[in-house]
Order: sequence, then C-alpha cells, then structure tokens
Amino acid sequence: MTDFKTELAGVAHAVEQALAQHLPRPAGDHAVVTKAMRYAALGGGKRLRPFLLVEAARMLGGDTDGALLAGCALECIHVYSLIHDDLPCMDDDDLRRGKPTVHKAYDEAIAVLAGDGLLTHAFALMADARVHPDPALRLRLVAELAAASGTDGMIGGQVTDITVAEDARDTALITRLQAMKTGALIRFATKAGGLIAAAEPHDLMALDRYASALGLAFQIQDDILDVEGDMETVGKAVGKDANLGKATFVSTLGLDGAKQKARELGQTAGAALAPYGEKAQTLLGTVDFVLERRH
Ligand code: GRG
Repeated sequence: MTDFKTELAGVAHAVEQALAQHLPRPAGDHAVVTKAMRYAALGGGKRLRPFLLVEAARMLGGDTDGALLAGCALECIHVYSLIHDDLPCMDDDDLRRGKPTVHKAYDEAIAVLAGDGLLTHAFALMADARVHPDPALRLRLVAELAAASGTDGMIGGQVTDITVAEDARDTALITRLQAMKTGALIRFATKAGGLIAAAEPHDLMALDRYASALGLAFQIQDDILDVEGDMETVGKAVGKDANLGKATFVSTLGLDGAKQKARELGQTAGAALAPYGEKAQTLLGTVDFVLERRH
C-alpha cells in the first residue's frame, strides 16, 4: 500500500517532468513568451488537478501515461488562469507559488500572452494521440475541457466573482460561482480520468459526485486559510471585512460554519466512492489532504 503523500509526490514529479518535456522550448524571435510559459508552469504548485485525473483513471484501470498527458493539458489551463488572475486588472498579486508573478518577472503584455500561450497549448496536448488512441475520445476530451474552462465554467465563475456586488452575495450565489470558477476544472479532472479508463455511466456519476463535493470543500478550505492567514498577520476580526472585504464562505457561514460545511462535503465525497473500496483509497486520501491543507 503506497502512502498518500508518496503517491501525490510521485504524480507531481511525473507532471513536472512531462510538462518540461511537452511545453514549447524557447527559440526564435518570440523566445520570451515560451520562457515565461515555462517559468509559470514549472517548479511549483500542488498539481492537484492532474493528480485527480491520473488517480481517477488509475482507480478504474485506465492508462496512466495517457492520463498524465491529459493532466498536463489541464494543468496548462490552470496555470494560465493563475497568470491572468494575478494581473493588475484582476487581483494584482506580486507573488505566486513562492516567486514573482509573471507580470512582475516579465511584464504585463508578456504575462497576458504567456497565459494565452498556455491556454492554446492545452488543447494541442489534449489532442495528442498519446492521450488516447481513439480520436473520438480525444475530441470529447477537448470539447469537455473547453466547456469546463469557458463561459459556462471557469471563466463564467470568474466573471460572476468580479461583477456581482459584495452585498448581493449569499451562500447560494457563492456556491454557484465557485462551482464554476474552481469546481469546473476539478470535475473535469475526474471525468477525463474516467473517460480515459472507459468508465461506465455510473462510474462517471460517482466521480462527478465526488469531484463536485471535493471542489467545493477545496474552495471553502481556501477561504478558511485566507481568513486564518489574515487573523494571524493582522489580528483581523472574522466577518464581511475578512479577506479584503470579499464575501466568502467564511463571511456568510462564519468560521465554524465553514469548517463544518467543509467536513460535510468531505463526507459526501467519500460516500460517493465508497462502492469502489480499496481501489478508491488514493482519491479518498485526497479528501483529507484538501481538508487538512495549510496552503
Ligand atoms: C482570470 C482566466 C481567469 C480565471 C480566473 C480559477 C481562476 C479563475 C483563477 C485562479 C486564481 C484563484 C486564486 C482561484 C481560486 C482557486 C484557487 C485556490 C486556485 C489555486 O489553486 P491551487 O491551490 O494552486 O491548486 P497550485 O499553485 O497548488 O496549483
């Protein structure tokens, strides 16, 4: 039995190596953009989304090499969203994964273009025959990835997040927007792993119940970490003012309520995969990892 942390570290290492191999290499007059793409994508991150993809495929007996490449495609989308989210016109952050954000290390134009480069490269990777020998399956993965990343998924959630007034937000709206903003890619991860493993419809439904609950728990834990970080650094009171004035799960549910909700979602995620017994061990371990994470 492999310990969860060893398994996660192993997949994260494999993702790092595969990304290093499959990202475009700096060359020619435009080398700066491929350098910036590699700067953002290599050497950091938990690699949670590719891990979920690989482990969902593994649970159902699928090809983990193909899943790893599909996971790299998904990670490219995730990293592009981080680069763009850090820009001055969005969150205006200076640090990401412990190093200067791309617009700080390069400049804003290159950061926009490096994000665009990763976004488009993601689809090139997903279409690669090494993901799966069946072109129809690869086409479905490409279409599903576009749907999860687009206006009915991650982009739509981000738009709701930056346009809906703070005082118009209740738990239901935050749940809807987070299901799109962060949940869509997490749900895609397990679905893609399932599809690569030729999952039956009931397997895909179980994976989706698991990933929907896990994605929401992940976001609630993120909100909890933000507030606890604020409280540690400036002793800020918890409430609507926590997390720079943003309404979050913590501000609508309270800190204890948010922790309780995350625990309940963890149980829902676990129950969804209970029928898979020992085979689901790593995906079940991911629930504890998400609920116990400190960064
Ligand atoms: C601006 C295109 C665009 C999209 C914005 C998902 C998203 C929508 C932005 C990402 C920024 C962000 C802080 C989202 C909240 C979800 C979250 C905690 C992302 C960080 O994911 P982790 O913790 O990061 O998996 P690592 O670095 O480990 O990969």
